[in-house]
Amino acid sequence: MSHERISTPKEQAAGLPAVASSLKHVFGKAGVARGTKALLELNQVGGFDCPSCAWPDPDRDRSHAEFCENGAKAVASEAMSKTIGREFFATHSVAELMAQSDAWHDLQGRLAEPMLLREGATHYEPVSWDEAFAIVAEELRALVSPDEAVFYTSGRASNEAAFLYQLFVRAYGTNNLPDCSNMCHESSGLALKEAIGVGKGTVTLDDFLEADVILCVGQNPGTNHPRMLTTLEEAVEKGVRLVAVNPLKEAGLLGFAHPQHLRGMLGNATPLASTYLQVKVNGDMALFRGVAKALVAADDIDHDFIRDHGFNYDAYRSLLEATGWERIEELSGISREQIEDLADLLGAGSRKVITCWAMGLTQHRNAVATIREISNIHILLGAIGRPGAGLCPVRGHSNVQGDRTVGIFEKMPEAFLAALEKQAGVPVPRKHGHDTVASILAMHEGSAKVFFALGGNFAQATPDSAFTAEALGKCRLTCHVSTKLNRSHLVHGRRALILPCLGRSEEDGGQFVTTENSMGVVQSSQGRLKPASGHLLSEPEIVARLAEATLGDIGNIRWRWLAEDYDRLRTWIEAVIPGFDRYNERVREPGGFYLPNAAKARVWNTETGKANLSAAPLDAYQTAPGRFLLQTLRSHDQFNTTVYGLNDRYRGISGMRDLVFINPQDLTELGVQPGHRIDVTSHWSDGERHLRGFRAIPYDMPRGLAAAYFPEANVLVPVGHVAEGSNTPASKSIEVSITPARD
Ligand SMILES: Nc1nc2c(c(=O)[nH]1)N[C@H]1C(S)=C(S)[C@@H](COP(=O)(O)OP(=O)(O)OC[C@H]3O[C@@H](n4cnc5c(=O)[nH]c(N)nc54)[C@H](O)[C@@H]3O)O[C@H]1N2
Ligand SMILES: Nc1nc2c(c(=O)[nH]1)N[C@H]1C(S)=C(S)[C@@H](COP(=O)(O)OP(=O)(O)OC[C@H]3O[C@@H](n4cnc5c(=O)[nH]c(N)nc54)[C@H](O)[C@@H]3O)O[C@H]1N2
Ligand SMILES: [Mo]
Repeated sequence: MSHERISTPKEQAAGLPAVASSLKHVFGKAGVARGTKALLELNQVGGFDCPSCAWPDPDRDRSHAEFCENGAKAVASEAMSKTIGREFFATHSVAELMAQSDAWHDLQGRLAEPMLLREGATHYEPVSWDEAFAIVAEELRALVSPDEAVFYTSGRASNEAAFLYQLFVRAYGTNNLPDCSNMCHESSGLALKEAIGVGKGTVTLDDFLEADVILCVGQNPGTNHPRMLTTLEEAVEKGVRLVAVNPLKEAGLLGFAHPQHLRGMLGNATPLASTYLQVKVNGDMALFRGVAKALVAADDIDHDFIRDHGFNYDAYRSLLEATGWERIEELSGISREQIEDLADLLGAGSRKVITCWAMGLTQHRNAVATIREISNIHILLGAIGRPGAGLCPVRGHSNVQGDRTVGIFEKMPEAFLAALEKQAGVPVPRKHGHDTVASILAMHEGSAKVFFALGGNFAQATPDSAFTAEALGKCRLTCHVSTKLNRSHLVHGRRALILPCLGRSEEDGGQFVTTENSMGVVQSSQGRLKPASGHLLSEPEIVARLAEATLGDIGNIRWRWLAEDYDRLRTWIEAVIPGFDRYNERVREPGGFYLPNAAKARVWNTETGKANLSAAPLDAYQTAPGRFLLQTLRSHDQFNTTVYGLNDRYRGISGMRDLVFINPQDLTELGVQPGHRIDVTSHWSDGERHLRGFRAIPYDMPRGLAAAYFPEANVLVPVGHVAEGSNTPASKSIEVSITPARD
């Protein structure tokens, strides 16, 4: 582990240190031969899809190294040659493992065989696959109602695994299909569906090179979508203006040294953002309302588009006129002059604008309204459905978008459910299921009793860690299909199971799976590494065998037959979901195929049949005087709850994660020296939550704000504090007070 150190934050991302860091992780964990093989297959046509983020690969001209430092770290973590099986679990009790850090868990190696924690036991013990499936089936069949079970999905599951899984869950009789998306881009999906009729983005990579302006809002691509920097660099070199909207100065938005180009390796960075607006946390709705106000005042809008496609313009215009600049400036923290400059930039010329965003917008109480405000701007500019313009929610997990497309959602629309029912020949429930937050509450109150997860780390990723642990602890059974050890295996129900599966990079009997990236491209992904252990099963096989044990073959469904050949699963997907015509054929073409996107063609599948402007009351989270608004974010050395190391290189942090970033003047006023310890208390209607003894780190950000790492800071997120409409935990606006640490 590296030494603890705080240094000046970087002003550019990547470069040679990124190359060095990738190689260290890959060769250190996977070994040179396995590591090299994995990297050469990564994101190549015919290779496997990077298990890290959902940023698309170029449609053409892929370089031999179409990966980034953090993709390499994700592969290194998955491709580890070290394994953990019965000896490991016999040596370490659950309590001992619980006391270890997330980083330590990741270093132990790949899960090697199915493990069972019996009621009252202190240690996991080996169990056969058949016995494991029999236990889950027995628990599921013992429930009074199928709605007493919850089936979570993390966004790494392939289309094939996810489709089969939701088929099983619905055939079993419930729509309780919460997923990581509930905590991620749910607010984007809902806002876009209401505004433009499709809950996905409307641009492709080519649009980035044709745009006039790209806005990057509430997103830290240098760390979380590093391959996006290649696209941004290319765009900026072509003259596209990049505008960053982020309370924190993030290195990846300032400059980029391409780690696979000589110039970049030598440290010659391309400056990226030409404008950097350090908005207040949760001030974006006000900022974009101001931009809209200025655009309308200057008449820099697309009247033809608004007339032909827009709905609700008059109401929105009246609202803009009625909103005072003072309030806009106060809530956003950005001056009228800067806002008018941005409006000039967007409204001038051909109005080819792309707006990208991620968690900085989706995890707030008014997230849906904020994203609607951004789509308002695009409707005013006519910047949807033409080259170089559009909306771009940048997805997180590599197949989170695909999982949703194939049915992982607690409230899939009727058309999907009816088609599924017809294909399967079994009744499918219509009652909406629990999302993530509702699942936690249901487990806590005892109305949900079995928790099953296809991937992910529910105990660590969810809000209110102590409350969620209690909720999981009340279950009769908690069961996880996983590749790596994580805390959710240790925060367990009366009985617990770990079912180890193949990773993306590994051989699966010569078969390939498919995924959908952030831009709606469906592609094949085929692992070629030897599986980490001979006892691993693929996710589709696990789901099929579990379904067979629980339900037996029913209706038209022959579980094992379906899962034996993924072409069969794809034929079913094609039969149920529009847009997958000739799926098996088209996905075998290099680069795959684009799913249709009606909004891109200016067809609005909304209730009004138009692109809807929203006219929501303007607000921003206001804390009580003296308190701070704390956001939880990712360091450079983690993938969500998987912690690869203790550095956050671009922010100048080495060797630590127990810290809170804060404005230097605020720190002085608190009477705390940089690096000294503080206690953080979050305040919510149901009481207080505490994080004690973290270090205060001065950082370039507006006053009144704080930032700490997810998942350590999840103890502070109240389970009831969610985005209106999407029910996403508001983990970027937590009201806290900060005091010097009590010893
Ligand atoms: N290496 C790596 N890659 C990842 C992940 C990972 O953990 N590691 N996670 C994946 C997943 S699942 C996701 S969803 C994405 C997440 O990608 P990001 O959304 O980039 O992730 P966060 O670290 O949560 O970053 C939030 C950013 O939003 C800013 N922000 C916070 N609040 C506000 C606000 O109110 N307004 C504005 N304008 N900005 C704000 C923060 O300062 C920060 O820069 O990344 C994906 N890719
Ligand atoms: N406070 C706070 N909380 C947050 C966020 C935040 O910004 N702040 N972000 C939220 C977001 S955006 C998201 S997406 C969620 C993430 O929530 P999750 O998706 O639940 O969490 P991950 O950390 O991505 O899950 C990692 C685990 O997945 C398993 N895994 C990895 N690869 C595979 C595979 O191929 N198959 C299977 N079966 N298992 C695999 C490994 O065992 C690993 O331990 O967290 C959310 N929580
Ligand atoms: Mo995410």
